[in-house]
Amino acid sequence: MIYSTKNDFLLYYLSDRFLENIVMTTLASPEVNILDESAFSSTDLPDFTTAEYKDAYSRINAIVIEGEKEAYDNYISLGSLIPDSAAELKRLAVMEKKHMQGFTACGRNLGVTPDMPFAKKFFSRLHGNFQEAFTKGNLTTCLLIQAILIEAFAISAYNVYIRVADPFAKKITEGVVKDEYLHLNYGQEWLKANLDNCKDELIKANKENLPLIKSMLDEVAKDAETLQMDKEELMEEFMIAYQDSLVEMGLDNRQIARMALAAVI
Ligand code: PL3
Ligand code: FE2
Ligand code: FE2
Repeated sequence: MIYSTKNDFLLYYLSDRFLENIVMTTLASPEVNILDESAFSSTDLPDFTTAEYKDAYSRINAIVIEGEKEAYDNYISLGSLIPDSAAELKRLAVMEKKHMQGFTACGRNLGVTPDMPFAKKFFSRLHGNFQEAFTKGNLTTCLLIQAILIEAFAISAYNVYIRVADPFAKKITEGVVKDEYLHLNYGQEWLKANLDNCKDELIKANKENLPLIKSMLDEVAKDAETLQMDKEELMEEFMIAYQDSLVEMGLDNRQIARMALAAVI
């Protein structure tokens, strides 16, 4: 098959698999009328009041609160590395603080106490790598970690969560995810403008940090499942946001494929 768009083969793979899934589901369920939209909309939300749901939520909610808090700190740090953008980065940081408050309210609304020590540990390796890069003034690495990898992770998680969230959290998350695209876009545009000078560092930083995102996803998968968030769906959403931003930066298909493969080898 000849592809004429600039999307790389991973996207074709994902799209084909997506279509294949729909076909398989339809074949396996002859009673499903494919013209009936309700067959595809998720009407079966989880029971948000069970002890099992709340237990999983105490870790997931903490991860999100901690992630937003660290994102605030990271954008403030980035402001000191890019003084010309300090005001804009401060604005992004302030959005992160609002996200943190929003997700804190989501936990409170369900009567859940977030397990913050768990979340701190969850982020510790990535946080350590960001801190080390910041201390050395490695701006490209800092941007890749926060504005590309963490934001793509957040975008994937929030897009999937919106489909299965309680009505209060759904509304909050819908507002948050719009901001996360702006954050990803900031990093993407800086890296695009400086690609000739930062490509080697970008590839190296990706090799060291993309595997961390993959193991974080593995670690959270079981709790996410309790919230009816599917791991494959999370991975697909992540790859779409991640590879789209690499395409926009101006990397070619081979470079993108090599970078994405750092997650599995
Ligand atoms: C940057 O703006 C925010 C960074 C947060 C990263 C969150 C990753 C969360 C993965 C866990 C699965 C998510 C469930 C979402 C529930 C709100
Ligand atoms: Fe955020
Ligand atoms: Fe963000």
